Formats: sequence, C-alpha cells, structure tokens
Amino acid sequence: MIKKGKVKLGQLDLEGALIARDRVGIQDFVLLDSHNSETAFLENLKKRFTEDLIYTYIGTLLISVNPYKNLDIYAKKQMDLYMGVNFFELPPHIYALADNAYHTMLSEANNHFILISGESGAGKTEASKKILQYYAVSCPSSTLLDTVRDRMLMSNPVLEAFGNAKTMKNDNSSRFGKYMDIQFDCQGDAVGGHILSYLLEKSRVVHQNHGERNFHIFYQLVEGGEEDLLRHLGLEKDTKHYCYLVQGECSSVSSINDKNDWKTVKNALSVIDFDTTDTEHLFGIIASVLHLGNVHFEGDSKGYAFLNSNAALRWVSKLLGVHVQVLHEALTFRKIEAKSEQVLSPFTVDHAIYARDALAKAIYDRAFNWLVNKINESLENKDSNRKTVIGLLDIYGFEVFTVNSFEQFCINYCNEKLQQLFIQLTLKAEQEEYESEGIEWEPVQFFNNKIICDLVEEKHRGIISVLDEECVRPGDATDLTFLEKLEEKMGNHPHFVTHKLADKKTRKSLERGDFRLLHYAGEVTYCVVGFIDKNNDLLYRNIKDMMRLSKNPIIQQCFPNSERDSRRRPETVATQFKNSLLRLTEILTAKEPWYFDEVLVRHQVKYLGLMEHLRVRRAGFAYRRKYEVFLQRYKALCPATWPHWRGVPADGVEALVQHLGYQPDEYKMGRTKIFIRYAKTLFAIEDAFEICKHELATRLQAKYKGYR
Ligand code: AD9
Ligand code: MG
Repeated sequence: MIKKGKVKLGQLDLEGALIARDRVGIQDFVLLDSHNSETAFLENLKKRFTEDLIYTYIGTLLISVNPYKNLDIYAKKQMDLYMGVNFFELPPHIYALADNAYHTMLSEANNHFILISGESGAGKTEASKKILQYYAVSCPSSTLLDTVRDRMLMSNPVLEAFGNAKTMKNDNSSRFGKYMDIQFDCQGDAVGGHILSYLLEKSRVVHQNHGERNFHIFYQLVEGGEEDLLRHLGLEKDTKHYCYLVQGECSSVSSINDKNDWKTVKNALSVIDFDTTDTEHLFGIIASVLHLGNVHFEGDSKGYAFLNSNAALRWVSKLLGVHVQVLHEALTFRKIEAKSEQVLSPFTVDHAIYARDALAKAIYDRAFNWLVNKINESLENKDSNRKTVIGLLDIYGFEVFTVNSFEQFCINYCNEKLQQLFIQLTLKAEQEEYESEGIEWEPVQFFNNKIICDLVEEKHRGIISVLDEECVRPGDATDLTFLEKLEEKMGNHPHFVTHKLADKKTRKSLERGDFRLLHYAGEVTYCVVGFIDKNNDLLYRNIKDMMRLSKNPIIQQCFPNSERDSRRRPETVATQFKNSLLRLTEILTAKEPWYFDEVLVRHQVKYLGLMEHLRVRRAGFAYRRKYEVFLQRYKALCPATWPHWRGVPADGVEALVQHLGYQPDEYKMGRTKIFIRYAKTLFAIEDAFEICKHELATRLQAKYKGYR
C-alpha cells in the first residue's frame, strides 16, 4: 500500500511531469535547470503566474506573486490535502508552509515564526490571514477551543478596520505592524494567541494625502452605523461632513464596501467578547475624533485663537466625558507652571490647531492600543499546560511615495530591520554553519544591509540619535537644523545623500529640505518637514490632565494616573520604535524561521536577495540535523542502530545512511550534523519513518526498497 502523498512524489519525477514543467514552470527554483540567471528566474515566475500558479519555492522559502483575483485554492478541501503531507510532495502552497511549520513545531517541541516580507500591496496581510485560517480550521478541534479560534479569526477584521487604510499603493494598507503568537498545546490544539502591535501611523487621523483615506473604521461608522447610534453620537450620515475624512478627496472606494464591513466588524467585536458598554464607549471615542476635527478656531485682533461655534466642542465634551469649559480652555490656552503659580498662555490659531490635532491623534492611538490589549485578553489562554507557539509577522511593507515623511522613514527602517534578520538567519547563518561544520563550500557574495540599519539606529551616531538630540536641544532646533546636523555627521556615508552631494552619489538632484537614503529596496527621498514635531509627539500637560479626568472608562485606561506621576521625559517616537523593533528581533531570533516572500517585479527579486538565496540553497543542503536528533528519529530504519546505538552518534548516522543506500553526493557529514542535499532524499526517509511507525518491520523493508 502506498501513501497518498507518496504517489504524488513519484509523479514528480515521471516523464509526464517533465512535460508539464515546460508549461507551468518549475515549482522549486532549486531545481531550475538553467543558470542562476535573473531572467530565467523571472521567466519561471511568469510562466507559473500565467497558469495561476502563484506560489513557488526556493527550498523551504515560499515566494508568492499577488494574483489580484480570487483563486479557488483556499477551500477546506485544499487545507485537508496539505495537512500532514511532506513539504515538497504537493505543489507549493502557503498551506504547505503553514503545515510544515506546525508539524515541525510539534515533533521538535520548539517555537517557530513565519516571516512575511514584500513591498506595500504585495499580499502580506492576505497571506497572514490564510495562515491563521489554516491553523484555526485544520488543527484538531474541541468545542471548548472553538471559541478561541473564532476569536483569533475575528481579531483580523477588527484590527484591519482600526489599523488599515487606503493608500496610493493599497486600498487596504496596514498602517501598523503586527506580530501574532498562535499558541498550541502538546496535542497540537490551537489554544490561544497574543498580538503585539507596532507604531500605528497616527498622523493619518488628522491628515491624508490626496487619493488616500483615514482609517477604515471612520467611514464604516458613518456609512454603516444604525440611525439610533449615529444620533446618540451626534454624527451626520455623510462622510463629507467631517474635515478629518475629506482631505484625500476619495471617501468612497470601489473595492471597499464600508456598510458591509461595518456589519462584519460589529459581529467580530461581539465574538471577541466586547459587550455593549465597551462598544458604546469605543464608538463614542471614534465619533469624538470626528467632532474634534470639526472644531474650528478663529483669530482675535492679536491673532489668539477663540471658538465661535461650540456645537462640535460640546459633542467632544459629551463623548469623552470631560467638562466643556475645561476642554475649551485646554484647546485655546497652555498652562505654564512658573515657580508656585500657574499661568495661562493663549494659543495662536496655528498653535490651537496643533493642540487639537495632537489630542485627536493621541486619543486614536491610545484607543487602538487599548483595543489590542482587549483582544489579547480575549485570546489569552490561562491554562498552564505547556505551550509552543508559531509567530506570524505581518508588517507594513516598504513604501515610496512622491513625498515621504517621518512615517515612511519609520516604515522603511522597519523593513530594513527585517531584511537584516532575514539575511542573518539565512544567507549569513547558512554559510557560517557550513564553515563551522567543516563542509566544503564556495562562499556566495551578498549585499548585507547592516550598514543601512546602523546608519539609522546606531547609538550616538545614527539618524535617530541625531533627531533625538535636536528634539531635546533647547532654543532654535528646527527640521532644517536637524538636516544640517545630518549633513555634518553623515554626509560621507555611502547610503546617505544630501542636496550638496546628490548629483555625485545618485546623479539625481535633491531639494534643500530633503535627504535621501539608499535603502536595500531602493532610493527614498525624505522631506524633513515635521520630523521634529512627529518625533517629539508633544501633548500638552493640561490636555493630558483633562483626559485623566474623563468619564469614558476606555479613555481613563488610556490616560492612566501613573503617567502624571512619572517625572521622566517620555521617549521619542523613533526611539520607542527602535526599541520595540529590537525586542521583536530578539523574540524572532529565539524561534525557528519560515519564510514567505511576496514578489511583484524584477527589482523585488533583486532587493530581497532571492538570487543570492537561490545560489546558497542550490549549492547547499536542503536539510540538516544534529547527529543525535537524526539518529533518535530514524534509528528504527536500520538493524544496526535499532533499538540503541552504543557508539558515537556520527558513526550511528553513517551506519544508518549506508544501510539506506545513500550515494556520496546526497549527504555530507559535518562536525555535529548530517547535511542532506536533496529534499527527495529526505522524503524517502521520512516516508519510510511514517510507514515504520504503522507497519511491521518486514513490510517496511520491502516497501522501502521498492520505493527507493
Ligand atoms: V501593505 O504593506 O499592508 O500596504 P500587503 O499587506 O502586502 O500591503 P495585502 O495583503 O493587503 O498587501 O494585499 C493587497 C491586495 O492584493 C488585497 O487587498 C487583495 O485584493 C490582493 N491580494 C493579495 N493577496 C491575494 C491572494 N492570495 N489572492 C487574491 C490577493 N488577492
Ligand atoms: Mg498589509
């Protein structure tokens, strides 16, 4: 009897499959016959894409090309097909990657993570949803755990509503980074989850570029909200009425149905344990932001701000549960503490607008973090049962707009860090391992982007340090003095370009207020306007004090008393982000990686280092394991090693593979590990192992011979 998966494996090497290859391309680039050329690589991708085959492997790395249409490849029957089947036995699929990570996690009892990278719009968020669905639907089930799974799945529409928005690159662009741990118990049941979110792009709350929108939830509430609710929140059923929603001049988008999405989000909120009071307060906060945007200031004869109409202000006061007079004062005056007395200093109109926008951003950002915490509470598994996790990382992709600001700087820095991690864990680590194991190896050159990460984050010397120094410098620090400091300190850096050296370094001139970074993924020109403000992220003391007295329970949690008591200057935005990325890198390096890359165009193949990856993979080995682990797993396949091998583990492994008839080119013996070159060699032994677990030893031997 032959296992279902094995038939597929056999077919891979049959003549028919070879003919089909011509039409549909090669499903693993490692097997591509022609040279390691980029053209052949792209041709193969294209061939497959034309046949709606969007997935291709480079060894265990999965590449995906965004189809921009719904393919019939994600149904339950496909999930069942991939469950428990060896990685290379079926055509490449995101389910194969998910399944393999899952089974390796179970058999080795260690933690794993799936890193999804690619530029904005490439399909990272869709991929992460598919993976989560796979785990939620395919893993063993019990009624008790169904609730946890539903909650995990439902956390997605909620977080997307509050954290995604239409940009020029993607109608559903993630504006925050998300790392989700999916926790499994020792039976392999998905029993809980935990989400970490990274730097929400809160400036979008008060400003959107042309062709872009605010966060989806605002439009969903206004378009889809029930009449009673809207009346209760004082909202008009017209997005055009709200200054914070109209700047991009594209409130409605053909690919988005805000009304339907509203229903989905409301339903999802109820699944993840939000009661009516929670949702009422949450939507009160969302509505308060919209009203805040409609608070307009006028200038008196001295240019100081005052408020003419108080309608919007009254709604903000009602929804946030703060006194209207206190709110009025906080938006038009600043309280300065001088010696023992407090002095009120009036705002100019610009200053008042600044304070208003800062408040709107702070409210939204903190409510978003509250939401993530609340979701985490509902996903939490309090059972102390030993848990292993699969982490899923879905961040905002690399982006380049016509004008790039502080937000793009942070997003692209985050991508730079992930690329660095990818390089360290694959290209670098792989080659270093061959060296330390004494395996003969011709090194493959690759571009290491550490130099760019250092340029951004190095202590005392990097761009973030220079920015922080300007942010705390008393006196006349401005965005332009920040730029001057950058020019002074890093003018000679090969990846940093200022207008003075632009022509020499990139042959493209640069405006005076811009600097350019030569990222791993391409050049990006950043306009420094707003860098100091956004990094400082100042919220005046009296505004914070006012929010602490709010009657809205969510706001109370968002502005805790502990913040008032802290005398320390809060960390700047860029430094907080840098530190959270550092922690993320630590979390990820403690886990076994699985990669999923999104490819759209030729330059992505280049910048993601896929060709280098292919070279390393092709010249290298598909699989490696410590001698002890390998022997422990497969010892039953050889009479000499079963049930115990008394000698040195390496000798036991040698005896084992000799018995299995391995050819010299199929494997190499390192100092501590065996390296197996071809995936098919591994399948053979894995299949034999599977059979061995279920059948008698005599039947196993006969089958195994026939199979090889
Ligand atoms: V960003 O960095 O968050 O701006 P992502 O996350 O990489 O970006 P996303 O997953 O949102 O991109 O995909 C963009 C759009 O491509 C989706 O809204 C879908 O319309 C489309 N897409 C992506 N992947 C698939 C897929 N596997 N099948 C069908 C897809 N459509
Ligand atoms: Mg996304």
